[in-house]
Amino acid sequence: MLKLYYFHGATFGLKARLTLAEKDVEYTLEVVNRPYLRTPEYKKLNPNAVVPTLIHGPNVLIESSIIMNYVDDAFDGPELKPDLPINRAQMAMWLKNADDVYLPSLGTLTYTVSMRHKIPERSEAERQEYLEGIPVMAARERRRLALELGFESPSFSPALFELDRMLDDMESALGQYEWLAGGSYSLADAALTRFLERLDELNFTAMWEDARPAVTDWWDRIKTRGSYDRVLGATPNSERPQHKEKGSQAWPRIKEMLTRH
Ligand SMILES: N[C@@H](CCC(=O)N[C@@H](CS)C(=O)NCC(=O)O)C(=O)O
Repeated sequence: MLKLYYFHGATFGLKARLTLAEKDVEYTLEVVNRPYLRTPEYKKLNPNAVVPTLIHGPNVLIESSIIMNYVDDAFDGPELKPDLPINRAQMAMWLKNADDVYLPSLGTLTYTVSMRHKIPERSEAERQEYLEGIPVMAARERRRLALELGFESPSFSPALFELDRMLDDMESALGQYEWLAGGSYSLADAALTRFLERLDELNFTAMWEDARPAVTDWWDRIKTRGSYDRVLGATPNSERPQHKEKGSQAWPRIKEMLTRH
């Protein structure tokens, strides 16, 4: 029995789902809501109160990159790690950057541009409760700054510039190889898909369409894959209209910041 805890729109839940789809592994999707993540019941499975969590028989796996590697190792289907040690090392670097740098940056960008507009509808007490429910302190602080200071938050411009650098690094890797870590699709491509999907949801595709032809071509190829269709096509993000509206409003400011940088 294989079960994946997930909520719609979850960036790293999508990483795990894309990997399962690429391997053509059957699983049950346990769609949860954010308040449920903070319950003692869920925190027994995932003490960080985040998705994804994968249950495989008696085993509980957390951390999306670990889940991706586990799925690739534990199941038949196409090999999602490159053959050459150097390409494996490059793939590991993409996964590390996705976890350590790109996810916090994407969270800051998404909250500042779009999601924070939903929070003022809540009372101050609800806001505090919401923030205190985020167990990872660094994530809680980033969220608080995004809510309180918006575009003026000191973490906003570094987050935007990290994502711009991510696109630079992708452009350079894709000038060398067909896929991010060599000649075949790997976990690196699955990990990075969601970042471009979110920038696309925010209507920020000019970040690559204007000047990064290799990324543009990669993104077109990603969207024709069966895994993309099965995961992102089958369960579109219900927050997309809000992201698009708020992203379009923010774009002139974002563009100016990127031009000045
Ligand atoms: N390091 C964790 C990060 C997971 C993570 O931050 N998940 C987000 C969704 S992408 C989440 O569940 N956030 C909880 C919330 O928004 O309340 C992993 O790689 O699995």
